[in-house]
Amino acid sequence: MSIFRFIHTADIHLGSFLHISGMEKHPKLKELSRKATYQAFENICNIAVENKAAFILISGDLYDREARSVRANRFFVDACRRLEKERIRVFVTAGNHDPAKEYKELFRLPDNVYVFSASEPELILVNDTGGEPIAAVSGQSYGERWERSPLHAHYPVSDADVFRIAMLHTQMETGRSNYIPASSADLSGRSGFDYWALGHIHQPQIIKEDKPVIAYSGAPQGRDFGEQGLKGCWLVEVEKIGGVSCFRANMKFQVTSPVIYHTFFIDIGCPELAEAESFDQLEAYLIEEAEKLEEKIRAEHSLVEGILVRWEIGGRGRLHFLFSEDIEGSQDEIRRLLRTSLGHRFPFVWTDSVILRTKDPAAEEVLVRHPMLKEYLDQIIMDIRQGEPARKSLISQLGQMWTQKADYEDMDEKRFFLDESTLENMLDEAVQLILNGLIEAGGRE
Ligand SMILES: [Mn+2]
Repeated sequence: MSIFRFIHTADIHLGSFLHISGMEKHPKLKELSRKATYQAFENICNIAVENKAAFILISGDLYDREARSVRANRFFVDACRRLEKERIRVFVTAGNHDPAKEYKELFRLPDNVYVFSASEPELILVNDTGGEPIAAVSGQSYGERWERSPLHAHYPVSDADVFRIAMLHTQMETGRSNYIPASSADLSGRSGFDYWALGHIHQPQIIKEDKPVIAYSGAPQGRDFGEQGLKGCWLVEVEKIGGVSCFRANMKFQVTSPVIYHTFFIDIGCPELAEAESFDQLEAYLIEEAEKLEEKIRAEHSLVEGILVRWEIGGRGRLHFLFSEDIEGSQDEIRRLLRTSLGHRFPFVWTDSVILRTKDPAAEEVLVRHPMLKEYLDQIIMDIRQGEPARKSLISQLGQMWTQKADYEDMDEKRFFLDESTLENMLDEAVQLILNGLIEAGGRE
């Protein structure tokens, strides 16, 4: 028997803008960059109203520190007033981007909104419209930008026979974490809870499916290429399936993001491109790929207004010789072509960037002809890929600009994190440079 529904969201970062390259000259893109986080929150509210949700949980980072604004405050209050009329409650915990110390609403919040205290854990009992208790929500806000203590360890648990929810803004790291140290075992070990509504990680994820559910909703709108794909919130339907404290949570992911980020990986060696040798042929193929995605999104997700696209073009093939003389110029030209031909559709497909990583097909032949060289290169690559000492020495020689560890939200933009894909790309390019050098030196055979 279904008892009620609720929505789990987090990391709305209301008021922050999207990064869209080239938007300066395009009012439509500029507007979308400014309105996307607002639109995503409005979509959440619409989903709550349509599904007669009892409440919405916002597990931290409702606002964005840098983008804190009167407009964002006003927007939130107005949206909550509308929810109040529909008898939908809103529970908010402050996260690291909107800690209680800096959290100040400029307008009076309507009575259906509850913001959890930062000074102590609290428990709120929720009744249905008939006055019967249906759920208990426990939570605590971040007081400061960092929260290093396991707040959840002290969350009160309701003793009523209701669905028990805990809200937590955490990176789910054990040991020393700036964002509430916790593990899935810690959370499961806190008996009594049915659902852990997590925030902080922007990718939706179900860590544990049942008894208790542990889930991240992810951000309702991605803000850069690190946050790709469809973004949304969880619509959770709670069922009573037996005696005391026996509930089931049926979770449905609802897409809310008006904009999605998408990377296409294109291989110039694929059958459709293997014989191609002009920009026109490449362009026609890329447009076809973009159209396929556009059609799929339009058919399945009517809320999506735009798709921001990055093209990573790699592989070996004849097209390589078209680009190799002037890689940057080629990237710019392909981007320009695609922006012109794809920018006017709905949902529109906007090319953010084109990255060319194609390879000379002859390079592979050099390796075939010189097995010793191949073995030697493979060995070096293997050492770097797998060997801690090789990596350490790389970092000690070149590491001024590398951070050792990616702190999820507080990345230093002047540094870059040496992650697996960056390292793979670097190794790949290094091998190509060596092979190209050999080809140049030896002449083409
Ligand atoms: Mn956060």
